Amino acid sequence: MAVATPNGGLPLQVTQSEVFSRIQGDVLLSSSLWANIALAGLSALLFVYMGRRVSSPRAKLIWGATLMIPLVSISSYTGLVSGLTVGLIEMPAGHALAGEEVLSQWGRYLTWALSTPMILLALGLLADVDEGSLFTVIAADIAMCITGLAAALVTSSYLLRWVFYLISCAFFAVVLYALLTEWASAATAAGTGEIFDTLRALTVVLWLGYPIVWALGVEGFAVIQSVGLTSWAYSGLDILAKYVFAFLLLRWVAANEGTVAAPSTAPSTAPADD
Ligand code: RET
Repeated sequence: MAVATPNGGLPLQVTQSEVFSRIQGDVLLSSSLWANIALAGLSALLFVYMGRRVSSPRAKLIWGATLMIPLVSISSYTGLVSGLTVGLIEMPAGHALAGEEVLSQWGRYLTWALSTPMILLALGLLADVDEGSLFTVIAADIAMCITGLAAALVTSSYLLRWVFYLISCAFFAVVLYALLTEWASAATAAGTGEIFDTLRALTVVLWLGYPIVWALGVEGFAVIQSVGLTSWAYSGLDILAKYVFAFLLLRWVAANEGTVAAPSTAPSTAPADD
């Protein structure tokens, strides 16, 4: 027997087709999703082309991780646009929109758990960090995304939404700390300091934008109540943090493969050839 929901329908199917037509009817919202599907598709093709001559194992690994970024993105945005990974969430007492059903794009947080580790894997390989550090930072990053998903989906308590948000921020602090300290010195030793600094600045600044958008958007303090605007804010950050980031990284790797291919354990024997 099907379980009846407050809106009188079958739980998942009804919500899915309902949010699908809502998304189609909102130009701002649907354009924020379709723009990314198109850009991710173009980026994937471009990245395949850019990496066609890369042959050393390390450079290939960076290329593979980088290529996964737009590929995960296409899947993520198709999930959002179809309504599969979007849901109507009833906000708990205390929230600015308490008792109202808010459109949550929870699929974003879920797929970040796949795309952000690829970004960090590529950055970690570029900086030639040790495996322990790479594992710790990627594990903290995945935990950040999953607890961010929890923050968005908790409907029982307003306080607990923010508790999950703060837990997610704590994991994020681990990622930021590593990028700003240990990984930066590893990159200098590996001869990739200059490009790492550029990509790190891009990453740190843009990634800080995500928790800010979450806090200001409908899932947080609801300062921005338009789901279309919130979605464009995330989509804009994604365009820069994923496709522009990946393009700069691959362009450098393709032009400086010798530096990246150098053995990782002997920084003194692998000077920068710039
Ligand atoms: C959330 C909310 C909870 C607190 C924090 C967050 C951080 C999210 C970040 C996302 C980065 C996403 C990227 C995606 C590219 O595919 C989950 C918004 C700290 C940093 C770069």
